[in-house]
Amino acid sequence: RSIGGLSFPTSWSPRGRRAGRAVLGSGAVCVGSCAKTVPCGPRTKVNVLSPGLIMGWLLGSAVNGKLLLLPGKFLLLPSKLPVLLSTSPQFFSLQMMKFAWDNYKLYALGKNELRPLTKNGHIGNMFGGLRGATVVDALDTLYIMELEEEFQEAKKWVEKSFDLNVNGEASLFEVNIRYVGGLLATYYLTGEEVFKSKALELGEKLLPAFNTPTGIPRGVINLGSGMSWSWGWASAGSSILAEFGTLHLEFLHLSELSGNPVFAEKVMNIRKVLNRVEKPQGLYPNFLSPVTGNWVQHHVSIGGLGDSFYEYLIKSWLMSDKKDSEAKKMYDDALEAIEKHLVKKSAGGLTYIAEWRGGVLDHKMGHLACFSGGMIALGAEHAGEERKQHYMDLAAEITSTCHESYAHTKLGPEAFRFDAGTEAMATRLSERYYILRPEVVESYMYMWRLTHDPKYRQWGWEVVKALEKHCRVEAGFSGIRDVYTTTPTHDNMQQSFFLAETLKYLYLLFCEDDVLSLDDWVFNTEAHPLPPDPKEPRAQQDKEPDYIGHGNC
Ligand code: DMJ
Repeated sequence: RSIGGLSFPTSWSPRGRRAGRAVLGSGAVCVGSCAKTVPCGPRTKVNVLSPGLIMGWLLGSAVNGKLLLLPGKFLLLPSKLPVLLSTSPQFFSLQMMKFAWDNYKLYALGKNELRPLTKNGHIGNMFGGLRGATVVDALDTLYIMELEEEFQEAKKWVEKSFDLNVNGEASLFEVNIRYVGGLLATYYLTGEEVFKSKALELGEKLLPAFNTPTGIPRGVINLGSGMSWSWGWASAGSSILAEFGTLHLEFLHLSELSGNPVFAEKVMNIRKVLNRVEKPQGLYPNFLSPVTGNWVQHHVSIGGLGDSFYEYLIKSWLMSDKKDSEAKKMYDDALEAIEKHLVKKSAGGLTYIAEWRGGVLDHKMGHLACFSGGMIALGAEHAGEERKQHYMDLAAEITSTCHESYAHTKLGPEAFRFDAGTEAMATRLSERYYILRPEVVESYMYMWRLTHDPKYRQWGWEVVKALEKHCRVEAGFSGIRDVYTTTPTHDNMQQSFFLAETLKYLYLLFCEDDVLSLDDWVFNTEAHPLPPDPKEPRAQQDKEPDYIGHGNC
């Protein structure tokens, strides 16, 4: 197996560290991290990686020649880097992160995304004048990967340049999951006040969106004036299930940290409205009127428009230390209805989740829906004994179907279908693109952590190689327009969720289970880790620091 000329084994042992020990002579120099070299004193103990020697040298050039080969043909490295080298896939996701960040910093720092072909920044109109979406989305990934210098660069930008006094149309949902989620997670990881105060300040600015007759927020808000309205494309002025249903985790933390119950009240009211309204066949349609509190259209989907609403039900329960039984019941009931009405098997035996339009099935799955393998596996852990295996099997089947959609170039299309003899393939040209989305590797990460079946690591490694081959361009990573060609054209966009989610999940897939353990952290829908018991940041708790790298990754 090779990538960029580097060879790797077809499988790894997560615990198989083959590093030996050696003692350095006086005056030798060893390498402190990917980013800097540090002098080693006499008799400094370092790891010697004989099997990793050649690989390490080649990888060294991949990170700008910062690794060192000393005479005597030993690769001498202290602490964490040998571990990264001996379990190479994490190192790859780490150096991909460094490459993505370095190019963003060089060409687009302060803009929302990097345009890696034209080497400039993109601002867009999703964040209402807020800037630096990639900085805030990347913060916790940089921290977790121990890319210290890069983390400090990002932190400095937040301290000095992140301006919240802006005017413009923002997506309540996107600002919440990327900015509020990213800031909260980084605060909990580091304990640094700047992240907390920015999260709270921004949270306050989102509150006017809830000023509607039902308290169901509208999708768009002007962060300056507080005016809010519904998306022009949303039928009859409706609000979107996945948008107003994906605020709960962050808003509970905002209340916890500020001591102000208003945030929690807003999301508990959403829960109340949803419990009151009748659900067709137990299903939750995607469009709800913020004025009447009734459904506007009967389109149900576990992909776009619906997806993270279901995710936040099970995660709200987990985040409450399993006390929020209302959320758990809503999740269990919703999943039962989804299984009864939407889960299907294709002629070729692939399990998929169809979409539902007023009772008629559309036999298609979006890439976005592929997060559901991980979600169902996470929920299965906490289902009764008799349901547990059933849901684990369902999760594995859906994840396998999503893997199938990646069959051609090892990257998958935006949507794939199961009709007229089609098996997990896009049938329309307009659905063949891949924009660096995380959902498939997200499910691999959960499935790996919950089953330890090595195939999930193997599948993740396929994605790493495919990203390198098809999406890496001179100045960053770009989405591609057609996943069925080996010479794709690029869309010139490095999405911020690539740094927040895709690379983080790939990294975690190859770490040991105690690195951001699923017992200690709940990931928001943008992969920003939040603690279940948010009394104080982890960094200030008297706790073994086993929740980030520290040799386990
Ligand atoms: C991310 O912003 C989040 O995962 C969201 O829930 C869905 N879409 C993107 C990534 O595809």
